[in-house]
Amino acid sequence: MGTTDLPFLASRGEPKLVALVGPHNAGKTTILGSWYQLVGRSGRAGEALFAGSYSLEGWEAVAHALRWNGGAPGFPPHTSSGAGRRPGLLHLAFREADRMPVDYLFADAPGEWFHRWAVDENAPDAEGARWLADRASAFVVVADCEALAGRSRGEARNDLVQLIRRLGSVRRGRPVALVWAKADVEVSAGIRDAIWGAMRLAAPEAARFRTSVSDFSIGDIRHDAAESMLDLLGWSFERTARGFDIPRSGVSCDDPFFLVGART
Ligand SMILES: Nc1nc2c(ncn2[C@@H]2O[C@H](COP(=O)(O)OP(=O)(O)OP(=O)(O)O)[C@@H](O)[C@H]2O)c(=O)[nH]1
Ligand SMILES: [Mg+2]
Repeated sequence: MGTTDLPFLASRGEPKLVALVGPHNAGKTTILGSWYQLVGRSGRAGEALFAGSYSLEGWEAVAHALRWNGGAPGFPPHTSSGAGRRPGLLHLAFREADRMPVDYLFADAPGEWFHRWAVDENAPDAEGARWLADRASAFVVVADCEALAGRSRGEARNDLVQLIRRLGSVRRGRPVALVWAKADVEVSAGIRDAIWGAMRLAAPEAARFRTSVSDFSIGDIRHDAAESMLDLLGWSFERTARGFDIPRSGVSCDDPFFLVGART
């Protein structure tokens, strides 16, 4: 689904755009693919029931590699920055009880965009990141535990802190979550504190999550991979929920014109 399809979707309501923001290889597309698989399996995410998608092909493309096909499960291909200047958008509609469905768009953008944008907000090749930063309803900052524990961890930490500061300067009060992706890899307390400290300055109310494609342990506590992914998805629904309720019926006179459609 591309941005040219947006007017169609916007015509039936107010779609919520959730931006996954993070460096190259951080695990952004993998999180999206896992969400699709988990929702596909149960038909729901928490209380919300799956109510359709206009981008099933796109979802299949990101989730395909994660499926177990007899060997070890793979990972989605690197999201290409190519010549694109707008992110790929993946659509899901959810409905709670008897309410109208709410449309969500998840942006799958290549990490390169954010790297350029963190260094220079006005970089010509960061147009896609600016597009997202202007329009997102909520941001999920994806921290790559593997990179933050690896040989270039100092560089990975500095890059992420720079990205978080950039986001802080443009977010205009919109909700932000920090997710420690690939949480099966342990990151030192010093690096975690530096990143969380930057996040608290950029977004004092930021939420924190851990996700992984495999079950993982933090200390003595065992975490379930699927639950870790669904917790984060639940946050993106909650934090981008419609800010108002459509009144069901407010008719208090007996003029037949106003009574059409009113409940008796
Ligand atoms: N150990 C571990 N590795 C993971 C996990 N999720 C993803 N990876 C690894 O990280 C790589 C990159 O994941 P992607 O989801 O493609 O990362 P991305 O952020 O979309 O990257 P770009 O599209 O290049 O910006 C994968 O190919 C896997 O090798 C995880 O939960 N645990
Ligand atoms: Mg990707």
